[in-house]
Amino acid sequence: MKRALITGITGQDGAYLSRLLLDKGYEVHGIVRRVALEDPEHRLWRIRSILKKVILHSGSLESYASLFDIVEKIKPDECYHLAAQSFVSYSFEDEFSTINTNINGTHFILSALKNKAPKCKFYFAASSEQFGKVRKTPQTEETPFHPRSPYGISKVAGYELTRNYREAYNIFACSGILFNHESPMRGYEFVTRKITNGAARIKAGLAKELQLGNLDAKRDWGFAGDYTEAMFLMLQQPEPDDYVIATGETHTVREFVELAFGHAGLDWKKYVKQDEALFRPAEVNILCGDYSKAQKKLHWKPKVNFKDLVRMMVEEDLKLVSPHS
Ligand code: NAP
Ligand code: F7E
Repeated sequence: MKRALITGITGQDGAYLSRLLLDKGYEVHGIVRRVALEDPEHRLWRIRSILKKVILHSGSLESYASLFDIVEKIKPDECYHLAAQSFVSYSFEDEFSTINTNINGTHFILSALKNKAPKCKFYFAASSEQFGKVRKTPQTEETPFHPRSPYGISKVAGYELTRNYREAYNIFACSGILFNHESPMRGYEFVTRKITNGAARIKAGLAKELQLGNLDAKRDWGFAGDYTEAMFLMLQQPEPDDYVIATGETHTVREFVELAFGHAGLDWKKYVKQDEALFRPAEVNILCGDYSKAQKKLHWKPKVNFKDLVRMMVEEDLKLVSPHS
């Protein structure tokens, strides 16, 4: 039985990936923060239904010793490094913790693998935020990086560390440069979930309006369930490599709002207010990915389109706020 280790198993992608790996017959280990084990009801909600099937270990991205001990004990065949401070807005408020946690966490886990499980295949959760102020559209694996946030900077460093461990130490290390991906398990701070949850709450009479920032930003939004399949496929290839995972379509935040409120039977213009405080000090104006390398080499393509993604999220949020849920 193959053994996988997932950092960030409590997050959106960890929840989808752990289910995928269990379905494929893997023994799935996850790293969670100590507090999560003490408060599983609130902190492990995304993996509640599979808690008996996964093996959890307490550890933190800040502690090399904790990661080293877990890697030494498990000696995984595959390691999916998903844990990170992943909220771009927050990275402007606390640059230091985002940069320290994200860069050191990736470095620690790579070093622990090099020392204790050098045959383990490694996946790094790289990001389209690395492209930042884009030099060309659509973005490919060859597009130069120009990150616009401490988060983006931390991901460029993680991507370079991953490449260097591949080249210098012969580790099977891959980066998936994933564009925004969403689902009903998305965190409430990200714009898509904020919008679908906001529309559902307004529809149910629980809120009167929704405050948003920049409605003109354009993103390439896909479905998290499709994107975690791509992570798995990268580690099944004969050679390690880096891949862009995207849909190839871009939409404004305004388009997302219009569709989501429309699905809830609401006219968004009556409820959405713009708040200057929610604009970012440096914005990524447009992202649109070219996934042709992944299509050619991994035989991967997205299955859920933009409209179906928005509908799926709105429907789930309407159910969650309904009095019978
Ligand atoms: P997420 O929902 O925010 O999950 C982040 C995970 O990291 C959570 O399990 C969190 O644990 C864990 N974590 C954060 N800080 C930690 C620390 N100091 N020690 C241990 N664990 C820590 O993120 P996601 O959307 O699933 O994304 C997964 C990865 O892909 C992230 O690295 C993200 O940056 C990257 N990414 C995401 C997207 C996207 O659109 N979703 C696109 C490109 C790249 P707690 O539950 O305890 O907080
Ligand atoms: O913002 C605009 C905001 O926070 C999207 C992370 O998973 O994807 C995600 O990063 C856009 C931005 O995602 C609000 O200015 C307007 O232009 O949902 P977001 P993100 O910053 O693109 C990348 C690929 C990752 O790697 C990250 O980990 O929406 N926007 N009004 C808003 N954004 C938020 N959060 N809240 C608003 O009220």
